[in-house]
Amino acid sequence: MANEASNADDKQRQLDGMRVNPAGTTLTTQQGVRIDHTDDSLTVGERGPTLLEDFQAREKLTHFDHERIPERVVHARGSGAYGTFTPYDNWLAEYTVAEFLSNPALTTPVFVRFSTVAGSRGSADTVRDVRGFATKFYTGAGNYDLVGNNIPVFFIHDGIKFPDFVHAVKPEPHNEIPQAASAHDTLWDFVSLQPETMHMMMWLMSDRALPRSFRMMQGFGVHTFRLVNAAGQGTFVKFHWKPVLGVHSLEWDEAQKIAGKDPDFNRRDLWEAIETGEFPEYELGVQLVAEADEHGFDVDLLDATKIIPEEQVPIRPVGKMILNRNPDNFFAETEQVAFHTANIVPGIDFTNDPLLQMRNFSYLDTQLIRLGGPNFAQIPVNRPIAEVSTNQRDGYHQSRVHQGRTAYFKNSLSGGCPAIADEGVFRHYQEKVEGHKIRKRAASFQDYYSQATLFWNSMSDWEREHIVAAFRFELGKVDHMHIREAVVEQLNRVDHRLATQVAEGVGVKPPTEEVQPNHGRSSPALSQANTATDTIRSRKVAVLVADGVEAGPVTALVEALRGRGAVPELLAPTNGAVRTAAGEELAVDRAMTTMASVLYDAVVVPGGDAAVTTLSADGYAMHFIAEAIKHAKPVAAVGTGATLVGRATANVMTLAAEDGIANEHGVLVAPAATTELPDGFVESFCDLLAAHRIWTRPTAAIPA
Ligand code: HDE
Repeated sequence: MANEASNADDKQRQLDGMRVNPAGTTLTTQQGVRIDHTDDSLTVGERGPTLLEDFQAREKLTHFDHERIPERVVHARGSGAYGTFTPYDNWLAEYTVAEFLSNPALTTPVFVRFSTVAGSRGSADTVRDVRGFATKFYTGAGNYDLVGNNIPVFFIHDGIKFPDFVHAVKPEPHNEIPQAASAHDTLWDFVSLQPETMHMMMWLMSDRALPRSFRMMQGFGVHTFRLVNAAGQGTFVKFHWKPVLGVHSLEWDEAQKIAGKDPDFNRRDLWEAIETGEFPEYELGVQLVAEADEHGFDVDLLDATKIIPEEQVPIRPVGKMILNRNPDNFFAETEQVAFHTANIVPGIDFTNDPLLQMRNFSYLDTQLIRLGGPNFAQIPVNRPIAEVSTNQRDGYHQSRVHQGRTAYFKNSLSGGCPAIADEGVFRHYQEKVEGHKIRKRAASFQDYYSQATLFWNSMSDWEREHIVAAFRFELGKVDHMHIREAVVEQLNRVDHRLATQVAEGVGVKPPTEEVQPNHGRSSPALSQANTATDTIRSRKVAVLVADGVEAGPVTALVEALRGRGAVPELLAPTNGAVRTAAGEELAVDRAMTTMASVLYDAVVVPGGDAAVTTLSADGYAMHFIAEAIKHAKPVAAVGTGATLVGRATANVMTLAAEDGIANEHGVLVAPAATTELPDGFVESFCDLLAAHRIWTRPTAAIPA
């Protein structure tokens, strides 16, 4: 326990020491000279020329001119948070000497950065993309970075192809279009010619690429790594993060609209959740494979385009991460954090995965240009809590003041210090390797389709519909017909039905033959439908009100939802308050026009004749309801509120509940004459909200 407190406290103290709070201070220059005037530059007379000796203005502008640093070449758009990681028990000690994974008395501080990949730093959060999920563990034995994604596989086998892939997915070079989108010719050209991408493309076209929240997505280490125990024995390991809130996604149309309504949607969600004490939680789990079993799989463990199905090797829980503090300053912390796959600690080691090997070169290299020199580990967010003592000296932004006259080993002048450590050291795993130097892809990496098919087979009906729609959207934006055709050809090797459905949507002649019969295997764990749907914590619910609203049910529902951890908000045509049917004042949280249904998980439409009349005549309100229904969200209507819902859907949904509660595809309606919430209404609504979406709702005919 002593360790637990001291690690977390050390990191905290370290950061505290660097924190600058302007409260109570006076303005100075960088040199500490006090300033009493910073709004006008030094000029000759009131309207004369500005003087070069205005050192205050020059310092201020020079600093400003240099405020930007190069954004990350990928994963430029990100959001970060601090937290802790604590193992559940010590079972992993048999496999690794990394104590932070196996000592339940040890709580390790962490910093996590979530990101999109393709967009630039100012791009929208809700684009179709992979999400980065990078965790820095400040362990007592040094920093360990698990730099993963929310998808368990990658586009390519070998890091040497990464620049090609990134050039293909980024905006096209001649016109820098499109921003943060994969729906364009160069990406699909690359995909059609590089079939190893097919498995990843299936994930990218699935709802995994549209997370509802960073708090509701899985994380994966992607590569096979190695754990090393005290006897020096290695065990292959794959790392998994599972969100306690389950895995939930946005609808594609909704995601696109949010990109305009609130481009910071995921960032805001993470920030607000932490500010309100709704701390994101993830369970770390591992899949372990004994070295003797390395070749017992139908895929190569060194191939990052493949998974090991959970049904084959179960995920064993290791511990929990809780994110409980927002950074104080975005630039200092989230922008300057420097992850590196080669930041490892004793007990963890690499494998020969060629993608991982290349990453081990690339991350150090990128930090040198991005953070301007070799001393980036001294930036507070990157600083280990473990003691640092090297003979490395000088360089840009050196902030340590090294004392003494020696900076070499061995030395006699400083008593031989820093001395070589003899315990707790990192010793490379001694893998025996033999072979010729060759440039050749392993035969065991050349199965490009079987796991793409496995993924497709494992999806629920609605997930498949979304995947087909996504392929149609993306290929529909591709101008070159031969690229569309080539992708359909590739898809025909994944599944004939999938290829046919996509072809029909994009004007390509459907393939006539099934070139590769579907193997029929599936892995139920891959479906989002099979993750947690038992909580409504932090789900946002819009309650639409206007003057004349029947307040009883609104208040009861709002209280019940709040009591269960959801976040209901009252929205009216204008800010301020509305008058209830009983003539009382009811405070409003937001004006409807500042929000949109896409920013909520569910909508409640209360009754009250005057309110219903007002909202019926308000196009914004009607659109709000119709859109929520279109996006498969739970909607609750109380009393005459049902009329409003009926009108919003142009009466495609005929909503009536004479006696008892009606539930038409997740539109919950209380009996017509109700002025109070009927028994069981809250529970039924919460069940719908916990399930998140009613993906089976037929929405094609509903206008929005
Ligand atoms: Fe990265 N990647 N990557 N990557 N990556 C970067 O590092 C790179 C890969 C991932 O929040 C860069 O500091 C190469 C796989 C995340 O700061 C850069 C290859 C996976 C982040 C880089 C890969 C990732 C990065 C850009 C192929 C999932 C964001 C700025 C060999 C397991 C970390 C930076 C953060 C960032 C290179 C492949 C995940 C350029 C060369 C596979 C989450 O170094």
